[in-house]
Amino acid sequence: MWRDLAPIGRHSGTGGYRRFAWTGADADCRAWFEAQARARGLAYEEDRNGNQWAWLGAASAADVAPGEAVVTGSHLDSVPDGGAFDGPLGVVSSFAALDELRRRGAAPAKPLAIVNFGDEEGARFGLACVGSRLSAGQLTVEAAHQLRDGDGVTLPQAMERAGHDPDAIGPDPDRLARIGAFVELHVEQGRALDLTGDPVGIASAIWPHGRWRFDFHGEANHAGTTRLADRRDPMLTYAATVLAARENAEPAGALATFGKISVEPNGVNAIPSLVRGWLDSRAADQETLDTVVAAVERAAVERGARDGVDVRVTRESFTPVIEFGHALRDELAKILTHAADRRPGGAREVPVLGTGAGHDAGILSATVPTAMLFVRNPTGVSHSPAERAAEDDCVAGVTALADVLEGLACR
Ligand code: HGY
Ligand code: MN
Ligand code: MN
Ligand code: MN
Repeated sequence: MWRDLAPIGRHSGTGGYRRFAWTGADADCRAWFEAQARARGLAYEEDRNGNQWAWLGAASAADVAPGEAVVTGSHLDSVPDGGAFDGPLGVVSSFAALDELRRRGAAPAKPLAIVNFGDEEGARFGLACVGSRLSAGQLTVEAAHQLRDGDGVTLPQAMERAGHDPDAIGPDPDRLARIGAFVELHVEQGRALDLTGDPVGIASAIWPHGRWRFDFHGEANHAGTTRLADRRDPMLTYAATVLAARENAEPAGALATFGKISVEPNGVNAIPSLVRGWLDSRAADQETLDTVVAAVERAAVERGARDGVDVRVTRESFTPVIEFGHALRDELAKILTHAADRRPGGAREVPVLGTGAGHDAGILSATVPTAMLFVRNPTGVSHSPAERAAEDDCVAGVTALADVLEGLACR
């Protein structure tokens, strides 16, 4: 599976992945998913929001009684120059875990599904977890229609060009109501498991996080003739705002990142007329996050007044804190400890860890019992071509996921 996926959307220069929603690379990933499903004799379907499903023990979601389905999966899209594991590890491990269940001769008493959620990273349209948000009713159809990529292509246009009916999109409560448990396996995006020395952990919570667009409006002018005192340079205000983000986040124990900017007119010898910067900020609790973002905004406006630059801030997305339910978490811990007990080396307590990264599991957790498994990342690097997971740890992840699916669906 890895070998087939490896070339899709890989940039020859950076070695990173560019698998953006509803592009050719995404279509290739989706074709891969469908082929994996069909090769295993699973029933394949796409839901109204373009999320892909592969069913064992049901012909489609419509076949499943409320609360019956045990579902696993993740996403196949990537950030710009992303790593190989963020997303795909969860999908590949889901198929491998199903193969493992069959090898064990485990007979699921409940319908099992593997899902590939569309547009998790939001790399193209700016909003993360679009597929799961639409299904969970956390993104309205009207708001989805407003999403545009950098070339001005709207989400419905992109969907239509990729062969998905954009008029179908919308909440899917009926489908979600059929899910009794959703478990997403994901590469860890930090080093907590490396520090505890465990290949696999269970997620406790996801930090509240959001994206804010800062528009700095100045005045374009000649770089060689405009006296410094006469300039209204939005790049200056932007630069001061980046420093303010760091200065406010650090003492609060929060995170603040400007990872994307656009500059107009983007000429070497012109003072910019507009700098647009996107702030990604996250913290352990919402009060801290609100305080940090408000302070950055204040700093930007104050600096803008000094520079003659008009500052406008728009919150583009926000995801509140997510605490995964204790019942399913505890059940996973019990299943994994019990399974380890029967293997050489004996039982060991499975570490429970929080994360600052968003996931479809976090979106679903509002309506569906949801849990996550993390697989050790030896360097903690993610959203980069340097992202890694050791093969042994990936196998441990598949084994853990198979144990969990067996425990949840096969009795
Ligand atoms: O956390 C994120 O940046 C995204 O949801 N994966
Ligand atoms: Mn990611
Ligand atoms: Mn991910
Ligand atoms: Mn000139």
